[in-house]
Amino acid sequence: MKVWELFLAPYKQAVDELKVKFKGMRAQFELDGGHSPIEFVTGRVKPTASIIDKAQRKAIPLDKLEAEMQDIAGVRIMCQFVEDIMSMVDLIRARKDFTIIEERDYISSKKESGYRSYHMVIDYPVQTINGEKHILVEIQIRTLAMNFWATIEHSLNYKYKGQFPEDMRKRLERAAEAAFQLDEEMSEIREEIQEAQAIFTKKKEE
Ligand code: 0O2
Repeated sequence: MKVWELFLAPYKQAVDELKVKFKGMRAQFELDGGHSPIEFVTGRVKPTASIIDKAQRKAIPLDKLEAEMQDIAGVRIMCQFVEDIMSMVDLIRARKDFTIIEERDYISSKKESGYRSYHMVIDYPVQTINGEKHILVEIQIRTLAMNFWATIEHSLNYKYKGQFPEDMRKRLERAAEAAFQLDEEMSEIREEIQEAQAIFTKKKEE
């Protein structure tokens, strides 16, 4: 539908621009020869059906979407180590090309589901043919292990519509704990992994 396409166009532009910017950051770290806190970046504009669904669930009138739905535009930054997440948060806080509106730390206090991630909602200015437009974008920062768990849980949630059978709920709880342990283990050997990665990168360049 043309109306939705028009409404979502600046959101798409914001996602595309931010992906380029964060990928650029990663490239800069690589050029510098240092460890990049960014492993990879993804982004999406929420599909129209999901926007309508969430608006109904949260009683957001459709003419208030711009101000009240914070994750129509979403960018996800995946990190190798938990420590990289706070480095990323600091890098984002230092930027001058957008304003931070809100931060939600689901790492210090995970969600009841077991979900862990750091969320930042930003006000991102997009230049359009009709002037500047301010778009809310939700940036989710998480480790590879957190992302693995969240992706699986999200798919299952879709299947069970949030009503997990007891055995599945327990499995997801155990899987969340395993993902947490994996992050802990990787943090313990972080320095050695980073040394090995630096040697490997140097060898590739020779
Ligand atoms: P999508 O686009 O399918 O990922 P709410 O949506 O009510 O949970 P709120 O206040 O809108 O929460 O914002 P919040 O807490 O920042 O969460 C929004 C997004 O975070 C979700 O988007 C998910 O991407 C992710 N998320 C939050 N909780 C969970 C969870 O328990 N499991 C998983 N897998 N992801 C979660 P949407 O709306 O689900 O849409």
